[in-house]
Amino acid sequence: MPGSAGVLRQSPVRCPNDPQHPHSPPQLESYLQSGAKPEMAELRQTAAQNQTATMLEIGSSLLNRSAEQSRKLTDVEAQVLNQTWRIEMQLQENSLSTTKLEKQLLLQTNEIHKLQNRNNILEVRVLEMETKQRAELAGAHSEKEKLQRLLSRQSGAIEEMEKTLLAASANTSLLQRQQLQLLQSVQNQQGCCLLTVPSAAAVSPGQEQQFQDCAEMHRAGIRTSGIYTLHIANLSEAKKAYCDMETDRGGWTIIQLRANGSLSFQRSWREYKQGFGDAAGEYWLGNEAVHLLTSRAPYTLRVELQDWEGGQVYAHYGKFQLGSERQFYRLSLQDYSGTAGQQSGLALQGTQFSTRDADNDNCLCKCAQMLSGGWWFDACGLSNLNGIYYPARNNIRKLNGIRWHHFQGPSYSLKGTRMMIRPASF
Ligand SMILES: [Ca+2]
Repeated sequence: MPGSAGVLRQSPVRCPNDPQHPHSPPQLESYLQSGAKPEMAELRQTAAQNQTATMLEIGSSLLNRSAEQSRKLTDVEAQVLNQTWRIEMQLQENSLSTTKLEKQLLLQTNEIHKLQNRNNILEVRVLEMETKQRAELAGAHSEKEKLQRLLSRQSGAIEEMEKTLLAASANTSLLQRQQLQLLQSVQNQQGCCLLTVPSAAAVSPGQEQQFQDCAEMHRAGIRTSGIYTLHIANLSEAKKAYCDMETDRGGWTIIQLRANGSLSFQRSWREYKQGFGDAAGEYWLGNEAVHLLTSRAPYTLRVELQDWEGGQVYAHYGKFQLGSERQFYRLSLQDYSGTAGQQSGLALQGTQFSTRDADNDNCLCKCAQMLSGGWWFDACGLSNLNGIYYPARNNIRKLNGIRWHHFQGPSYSLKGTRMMIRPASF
């Protein structure tokens, strides 16, 4: 400050206000006092002004500082607000997701409760069913026991009845023998009487009973298997045939037999129609005879097959019929059963008969010429029992041999065969 520095330099010269000055007189003092008053005031004013300015400067600097501080504070406040706002947003988001999770939790809890309820219901039902089943099982067990007791009682009764039956049949055979003896004695008596007294009741040799098939003979009491003469209605000549009176109650007329290969089955249509061979050995009874027999009543057919390893099987047909020659001896066949395969190995229903000179098969070829013999060839079918007879160890891979597909396959030639018929009513 230039003003205050000037005042301080002049003061050692004048020294007007120093009361302790030993050499100052009172006039000087008053003079000094009167003269110094305005200066003092001026000095005071200047000092005050200086102080005010200083104060003002300090104040303004303070104001500046406070303004700066308040700016900074505002910035900080803004930052804090911003952060607070962000935190609030996050909090809101969090609370939203929490709410969602809570809802989901609630839903899941509800579902769990529902499932538990269902489970409980199911458990109850299962328990009920188990108890019911146990009760039923117990009932069934008791019924089974009852039935077993009944069965054992009935089987006992059956055994007793069988014993009685056996005794009765023994009695019957005894009676039959006695009857035969009586008949013989009566015949003997008649024979001796004929010599003396001719009787109208006597049977002449030409009028002895005639039979159309072996079943009729069986019914008439003939029970011995063998060769018999048959008089088939509408057939011009009598036929000799072998009757099987033992197999499955007997009464069978044999219409085909292969046993040793002694007879050729390579024959014409006419030969197969009329029959060939000898009833004592291998033979074919004849299509016409079989047609006539099986057309007068329902017949059954039994086919017996024998392989080279000792195996024997049979095929049974509940219904068997041959059409006429005009129908080419068409085959009618139903109700297969037996051991010669799961299904019928004979030709299909309606198949016609073919020979080397009569091609009635369902093949563009001629099966009878290819496979030999006469048969109900289809195209050419699963069997041919009239094929070529091959001896043992030579019978494998023979397509023209004696074949039955469902027994030994398509190319195995069999050792023996029999075909026989009997009325279905037998
Ligand atoms: Ca053909």
